[in-house]
Amino acid sequence: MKSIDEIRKEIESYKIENAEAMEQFRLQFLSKKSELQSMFSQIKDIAPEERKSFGQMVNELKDKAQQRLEEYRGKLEAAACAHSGIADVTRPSRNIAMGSMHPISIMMNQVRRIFEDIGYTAVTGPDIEDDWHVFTALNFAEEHPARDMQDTFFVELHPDILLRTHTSSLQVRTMENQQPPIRVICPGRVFRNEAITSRAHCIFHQVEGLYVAENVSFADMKQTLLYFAQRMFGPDVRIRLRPSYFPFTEPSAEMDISCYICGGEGCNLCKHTGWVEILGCGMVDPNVLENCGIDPNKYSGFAFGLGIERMTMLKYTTNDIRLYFENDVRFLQQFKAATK
Ligand code: 2NM
Repeated sequence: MKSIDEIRKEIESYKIENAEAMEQFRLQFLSKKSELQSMFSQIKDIAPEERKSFGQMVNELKDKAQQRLEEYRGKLEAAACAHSGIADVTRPSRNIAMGSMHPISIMMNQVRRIFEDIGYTAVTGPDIEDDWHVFTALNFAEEHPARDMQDTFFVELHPDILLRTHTSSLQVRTMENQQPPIRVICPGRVFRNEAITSRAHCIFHQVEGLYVAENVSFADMKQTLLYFAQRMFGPDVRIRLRPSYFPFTEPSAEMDISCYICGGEGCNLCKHTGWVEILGCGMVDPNVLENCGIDPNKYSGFAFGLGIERMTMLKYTTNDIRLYFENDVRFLQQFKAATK
C-alpha cells in the first residue's frame, strides 16, 4: 500500500502530453477504482484520533489531482483549437489603435509651456460666466456691441449669465483673489454668436496672459512677446506692433510676426506684406485694475490674447477652421507626429 506522500509525488510528477495520458491520469487518481478512492474507504479502519487528519490529507490530494486534470484539459483544448484553425491562441495580439492629441490641444499646451518656462502659472475656470467677469470689470461700456444678444450667447432668461467670449474673465478672477506680482496664462474655450464659415467659428480657443507688478512697462511687454514669438516660430522671427483698440487695455496694439514662410519677402500667406498678425495686447487699463481691487497708482501691467485656431492654421497652413471641430480622424491623425 502506497503512502500518501508517494501518491502526492506521483501526481506532481505525472507527465500529461496528450488525451490518452490525461485519461490514464484520471483513471489512476480520480476514478472509483483509484488508489485515492480506496484510501477513502480505509478511513473507517483508522484509529479515531488520527481519522480527521488522515481524511483531510486524502481530500487535499484529491483536490490537487482534480486541479491538474483541469489545467491540462484547458491546455489540450486550446492546442486542439489552434490546430484546427478555429483560433491561434499563441498568435501575437493585434495592435491597439492609438489615439493622438488634438492639434488645438497640442498648440494650446505649447503656448502654455513657453510662458510657464518664464514664471507664468496656468489658470483655468468656468466656460459659463457672469456679466461682471466678462464685460463690466473689463471696462466694456454699457452700450458695447459685444453685450448684445447678436454677439454673445446668453443663458435663456438670465441676462446676467453667459458663455465667456474671451478668457480675460479668468484674469479678472485672478486679480480679484490675489495681489501683485501676478503672472498668469489662461488657456480655454470661448464662445461668440457668429455664423460658421471657413474663417470663423462660434466656438474657439484662446490663450491670454497677464503680468501685473510695480513698474511694468510697454517695453517689458514687447520683450516678453518677442521671446514668445521666437520660441514659437523660430529664432529669426521679428515682431512689429501696430496701434489698436480694446476696452480693457490702453494703449493697445496688434502684434505681427515677420512671415515665416517667405521670411518677409512677400508670399500668399502674408498677402505680400511680409507680416502676419498673431495676437492682440496692451497695458491693462487702470480702470480694470481698480475694478479688480488692485491699486493702479502702485501697480501696472500688460496683457495679451491669442486665438489658438488661427495660430494652428498659420503653423500648419490649413485653410478651413471647421476641420478642427469635425473630429474626422483622417484629419486628426496627420498631427500624430506633433504630439509631445
Ligand atoms: C487681448 C488683447 C489685449 C487682456 C486684457 C486682460 C485683462 F484682464 F487683464 F484686462 N486680459 N486679457 C487682453 C488684452 C486680451 O486679446 C486679444
